[in-house]
Amino acid sequence: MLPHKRKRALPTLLPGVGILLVSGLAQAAYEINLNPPAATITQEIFDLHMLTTWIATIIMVIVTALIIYSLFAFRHSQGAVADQEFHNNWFGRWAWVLVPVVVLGIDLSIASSASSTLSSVESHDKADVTVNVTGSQWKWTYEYMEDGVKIVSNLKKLEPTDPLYLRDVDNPLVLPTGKRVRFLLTSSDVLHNWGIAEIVPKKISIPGYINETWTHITKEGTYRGQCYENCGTGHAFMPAVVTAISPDKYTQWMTEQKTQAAQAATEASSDKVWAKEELVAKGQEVYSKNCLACHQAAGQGLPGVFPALAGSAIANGAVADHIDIVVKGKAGTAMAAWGPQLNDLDIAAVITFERNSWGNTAGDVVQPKDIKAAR
Ligand code: HEC
Ligand SMILES: [Cu+2]
Repeated sequence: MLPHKRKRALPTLLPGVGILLVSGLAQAAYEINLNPPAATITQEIFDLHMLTTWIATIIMVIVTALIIYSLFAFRHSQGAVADQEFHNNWFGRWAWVLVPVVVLGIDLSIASSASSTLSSVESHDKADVTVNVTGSQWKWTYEYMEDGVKIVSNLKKLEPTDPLYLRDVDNPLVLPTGKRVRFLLTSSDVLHNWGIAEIVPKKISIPGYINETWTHITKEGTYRGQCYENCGTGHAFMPAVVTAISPDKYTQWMTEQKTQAAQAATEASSDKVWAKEELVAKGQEVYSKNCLACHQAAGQGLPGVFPALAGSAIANGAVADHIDIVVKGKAGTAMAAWGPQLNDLDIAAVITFERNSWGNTAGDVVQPKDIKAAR
């Protein structure tokens, strides 16, 4: 009965296996390995991964082959009898020593590669560029410590059908190739985790604590990662994107950033009184960048999670309360203090925008000096 059944099982299984193979091959971008590394440190990590993968594969092949061979060669139906004298010859006596020695030798060679890679990851050598990376619910803020330039990197809104859906940002972090870059990681609220497989080993970002990691990028390009710590309902909405460019292009880019930042700072700190239309237009930009992710495009919020600003008591009530919650945030909720993150002009503009949009009829205008006074 049994041999008969076994003969039948194989032909029935074959078409299934065939379909699996074909559908696997049909996937054009079928990749089984990690993305190719584009930095010295990730190359080291990649090499370690290949070394251990090869050792594991070879061991698996040898062990599987031995098992299959033994199952056939020493099967009971052929009259195989367990060897009672194995320990009484040379091999039987020494195998218990030789096998552990070989295993230990393999282990130690993996361990020495692993510890040298780990010490490279943790090395604190002098860097050419230092970037302070701050995670917040749900965006990344990058500050170039030497140049005083700051980039706020928010999720770019794309359609779910877009290949870059949830993987692209409005402002990527721009870095030079061929330079050593140090990252100082921290958080303004909960635990986040920053890294990009091709170029930077990931590290946890902890409020009130600074972690360090680094890279030395070897190839220009755009590299994508994300937050690797489950940090709340918007965890999927904080991708990390790095654009690596040549040192020359980087210097030029940095000069432009500094000029722009200087202009924005002069504008924000001037005592200029702005027209309502100007503030509303500017406020809309600030809103899309910083507030839309939670309070939504039409100020409708997400019921039960983020309050609607359209028709809200605060956005239609006393202006002082509105300024207060935006500048100082609300402790224990996802509403962050925007005072330290935005300048007076941006905050005045976004509040004016909120009070005059989506059917809100407060109608008043908030000027940068009102924000300065409320800080
Ligand atoms: C990460 C999500 C998030 C972001 C981003 C965010 N908020 Fe909020 N906001 C909240 C939450 C949550 C509350 C409710 C806090 C509470 O429980 O009172 C809130 C409350 C408010 C309120 C009070 C609404 C009311 O009627 O109670 C205002 C006004 C407001 N936010 C403005 C802003 C502005 C302006 C920005 C952008 C600069 C912004 N928020 C960005 C989450 C967010
Ligand atoms: Cu996060």
